[in-house]
Formats: sequence, structure tokens, C-alpha cells
Amino acid sequence: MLIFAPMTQPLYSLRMHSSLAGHHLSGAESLVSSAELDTATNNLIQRALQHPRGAAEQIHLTVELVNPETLERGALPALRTLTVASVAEGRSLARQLLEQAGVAPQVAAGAMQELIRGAAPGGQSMRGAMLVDRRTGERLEADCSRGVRVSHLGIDPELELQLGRQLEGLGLNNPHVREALVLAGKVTMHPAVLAELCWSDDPDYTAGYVCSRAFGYLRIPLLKPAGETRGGRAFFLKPGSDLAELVSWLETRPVLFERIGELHQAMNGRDYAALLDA
Ligand code: WAQ
Ligand code: MG
Repeated sequence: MLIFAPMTQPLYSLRMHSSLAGHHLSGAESLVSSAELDTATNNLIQRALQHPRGAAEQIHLTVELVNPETLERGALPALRTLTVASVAEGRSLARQLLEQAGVAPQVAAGAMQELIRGAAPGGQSMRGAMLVDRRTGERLEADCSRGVRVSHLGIDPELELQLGRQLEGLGLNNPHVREALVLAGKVTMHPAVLAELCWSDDPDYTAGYVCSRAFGYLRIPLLKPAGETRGGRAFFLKPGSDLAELVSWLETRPVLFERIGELHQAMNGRDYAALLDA
């Protein structure tokens, strides 16, 4: 077993992006110790070659040493699944949660529509996230195809095993959940971010989530129909945020999670929404 010792072993940021027929296919980003670098790199290459939308033709890997003095440590958000009976119900619940987090109703609905249409020009999925002013709905990312790609984020491997065992008990131990929880954890750590909305671009993965510091990571198993390849992420920002600082922090500041949040039993989405209204 690999022992993770960030104090004694150098930590690396690992980033992969792959393409097929000239289009972005997949990407991944993590923080790993020097001892894990080989395995982690091979896993990412296999992931790009075995993608559900086809085998990658180009794979780019970037490995960068992390300056330990810039490393921030954090705790993962609490997680709960909110069950819904249909995609329509899932989307309506996600809108309600965003409103609860402080996103203006028409802004929540508008961002949801963008993700449904494909938020990149031409109705494609973006490669990263869109940045949305929570009050005006204005899109603030510099490039509407690329968006903002969060990287330099990871979880202590010992803790990831522990997280996996706990998620197993909820029937949720898959890489989508583990990675999304870490990403949402980093994104919602920044004070300029009010909430995040996400659903997968993988055709066979219909789940997504709304995450905020206030209520944690709320998974919704149905946010798009099976077979749909359009997915994406929206980060809702406080008006007047320092965009350059935020984007640089999301893209380059190393954040390592060292604690797990509470993992709750699933709950019916309507019951949860009723609690919010009460
Ligand atoms: N930074 C910003 N945006 C990203 C990043 C990143 N590092 N990675 C992916 N995205 C955007 C991009 O637009 C993708 O099209 C979209 O998010 C979806 O990415 O609890 O699998 O990797 O069951 O397909 C969420 C639910 C799964 C997990 C999310 O996302 C659960 C998922 P995917
Ligand atoms: Mg994907």
C-alpha cells in the first residue's frame, strides 16, 4: 500500500485532457505524491482510451511540482442524495436549491437552460465551468467554450479509501461521486462562490448536484435523460467578485482534502424541499 506523506514526499499536480476527432473528449485533474505518480498517470491514460464516447486520439498530460507553502487543506462537504421520480422533478428541485442558496430565480432557470442546450457555442458541452453572476445572470468566463477548468485539487489517498468504504454503504462508491465531491469542495471553499450546479456529460450517467457551503453537496440522481451527452457546470458568483483572483485560485491554487464531511442517508426530494419551505 502506498503511504501518503505530503510533508516528506513531494506532491504533484496531475492534469490530463484528451481529444477525439479534433474535439475535447475528457479531462481529469488531481494531486498525487511522487510514489503514486506512475500509477495515477497510467490510470488517466487508460481512462482516456476507454471513454464511453470513444477512445482518445490525443492525450495530453501535465505534471507539475506543488509548492508546499501554497497548499491549502480542507474538509469535504456533507453529502446527501435527494431522490426524484423524473428529470423534470430533478431539474425543478435543483432550481429550488439554487434559489435557496441565493441565486435569483430567473438566473437559476437561465443557467439550467444553458446546460440543457449545451453552454458552449454551437450547443456543445463546455470543457470547463461557466461563471454566472447570481443576480444578473451575466456570464463572466473569458472563453465560453473552455470556461474555467478547476485543477490542483486532491484528496489524501488514505482518506479516499475511507471515503470509498463509507460511500459503499450508500451504494455510491464510484469515481464520479468521489471526484465531483472533491471538485465541489474546492469550488465552494472560495468566498466568491455562492453555489455550484453540475451534471455529467457522460451519456450513461444521469446524476448531478447542487453544492453550497450552506447545505453541502446535494446529489440528484436524475438531472438529464440517459443517452444525453450534454452536461456541464455553473459557478454562481457574488456580484462584484474579483474574477482574476477567483479564476487563478480555482485553476492553480493547490487544495488537499484531509477530512470527510457527513454522509447522510438518501431522502425524498419533495420532503427535503418541504423542509426548506418551512
Ligand atoms: N473544472 C471545471 N469544469 C469541469 C471540470 C473541471 N475540472 N471537469 C469537468 N467540468 C465540466 C465540463 O463542462 C464537463 O462537461 C462537465 O463539467 C461534466 O463533467 O454525485 O461526472 O466529469 O453521482 O462528466 C456529478 C454527479 C457527476 C456525481 C459529474 O462530471 C454524483 C461528472 P463530468
Ligand atoms: Mg464526463
